[in-house]
Amino acid sequence: MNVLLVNPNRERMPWPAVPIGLCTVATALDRAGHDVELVDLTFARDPFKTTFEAARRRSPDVVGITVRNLDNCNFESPVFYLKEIRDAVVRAVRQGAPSSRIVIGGSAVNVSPEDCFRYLEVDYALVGEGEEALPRFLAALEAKAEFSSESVPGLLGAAATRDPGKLLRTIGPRAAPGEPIGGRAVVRDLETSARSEAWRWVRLSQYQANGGPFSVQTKRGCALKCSYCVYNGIEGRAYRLRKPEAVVDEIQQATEHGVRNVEFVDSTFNLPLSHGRALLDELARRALPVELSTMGLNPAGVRADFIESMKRAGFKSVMCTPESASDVTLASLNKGYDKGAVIRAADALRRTGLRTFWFFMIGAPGETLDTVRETLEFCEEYVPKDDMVLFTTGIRVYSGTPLEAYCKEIGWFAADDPLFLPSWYLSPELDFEALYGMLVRAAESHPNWMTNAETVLGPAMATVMKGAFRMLGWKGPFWQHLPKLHRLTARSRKRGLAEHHERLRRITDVPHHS
Ligand code: B12
Ligand code: SF4
Repeated sequence: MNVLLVNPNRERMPWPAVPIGLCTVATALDRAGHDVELVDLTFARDPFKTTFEAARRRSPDVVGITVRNLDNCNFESPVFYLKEIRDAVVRAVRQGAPSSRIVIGGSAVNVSPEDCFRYLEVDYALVGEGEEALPRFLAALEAKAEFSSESVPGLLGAAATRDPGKLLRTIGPRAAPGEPIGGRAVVRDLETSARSEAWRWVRLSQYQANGGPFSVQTKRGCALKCSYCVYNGIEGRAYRLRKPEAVVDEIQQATEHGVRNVEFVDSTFNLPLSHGRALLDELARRALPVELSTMGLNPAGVRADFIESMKRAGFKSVMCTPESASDVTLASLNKGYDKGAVIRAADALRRTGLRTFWFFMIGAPGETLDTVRETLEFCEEYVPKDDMVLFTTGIRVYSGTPLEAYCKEIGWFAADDPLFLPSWYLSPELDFEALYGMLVRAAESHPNWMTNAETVLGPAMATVMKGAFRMLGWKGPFWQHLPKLHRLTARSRKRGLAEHHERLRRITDVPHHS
């Protein structure tokens, strides 16, 4: 079949994300003998025009759109992305190729299936992992066969569809509104399933120029149960591990296409620890010419020997996500480790000198100014001056999480609120004025500490900043240069923070969308 795939994600902060999910689906469709083109709108000037022209030129049987982010998870400056996707992408396809069928997939669809499906006004949504399910969907379409949850797992359809066959309805007990009756599409064997081969589908050089590394998954799943997290809703609780040799083969192949920066995008990189260790050994043995980094370093079980192995394996930086350094808050978030583990991880990272971006999330149930202060004191004591720290305020509540259940139990959200639009929890024990005062003062006196309010940059500004870093010869992940930049621009940063503070002062309530 003639297939057009579209990546509408134009977010460039913290860096543009290579759409490896969509690329994986593209490789799988290509393997199955379909004629595939991928249109990447990340750097497109006019997303409507680019999509419209591709749809009209190609007149595809099926258009697959990946939907990654619902919103930017930013309490102070929320941006909801789906309106642009509907208006500039779905409508462009409808106008350019009116008879094409549109199917959506991706992490946002996996978080809020039915709402994405309805809001975007598409024909189908495929919930779960697409690399095996989408080829099955196309095979069923081609054969004009009836769809069932066996033939196409994870499929949601609407009465509006022009297809013959049984329509799948969004009913049954749900983890999220729109949970498909037969469950989500899951890939059982990650060894034989398709890989992204992203160099075939997108211009990796454009990502590289904007600080976007090549992304690789070493496994899927997370067994932990943090109260706010949707990752294990997306990837499942059971670990599906890839063989370390296969992961490193994939990286080696990427280097043959010019890739020099690789980021691991597992939900948690270092768990299970034995798999992490085996991967680090294989990376060290193969010594590929790449700089490695990872998000999702979980402080649980991080010891000096593990960090040493990361360094030997070629890691230049990591993103560590303790979320808090207060035992009260860690327990409330159900993180599964205590402050002692966060201190041990910090010690290990400091000793090895691996540059670290630390993430803390403020506002869990039970959080008070005292627990926030404890986290700031931890940063003062354990985080080196050249490491970055980001404090985000407010917790984005997602459907299907324990935090949703808690919020609905206490009446924070109405029982039928789908939490599709940016929806937040922030501990009522925190006084806004005092909290923001504390955070702004902390950021002012620490060039390496940032509040989320400072992170929202438009695409043009993000490109200018990263371009300037390149011109100055500053290499590696851009965040590593922020402490330097903030020191150089201390005065204007202070003014910027004062402006943020004025804006933050006006926030007096947590928006509820009930
Ligand atoms: C790694 C990661 C990051 C890294 C990205 C690094 C990089 N180099 O790519 C960093 C830390 C930079 C990051 C940033 C952000 N992230 Co992030 N990130 C993730 C994470 C952990 C993995 C994403 C990934 O690569 N998955 C691997 C690929 C293979 O999976 P996939 O894309 O889902 O694709 C599969 C299916 O979805 C499906 N599929 C995909 N496309 C299509 C299309 C069709 C047609 C079909 C049928 C199927 C299909 O098949 C694919 C293969 O199985 C997810 C959580 C998670 N576990 O999914 C969050 C996640 C995607 N991020 C999220 C968000 C919000 C963001 C940010 C906006 C803000 C933030 N606070 O972090 C920014 C935006 C960045 C950007 N430029 O878009 C949210 C998105 C949902 C939402 N809440 O809106 C998630 C789900 C986490 C969360 N907070 O809930 N992120
Ligand atoms: S460890 Fe990370 S991915 Fe796993 S449940 Fe907790 S926040 Fe989610």
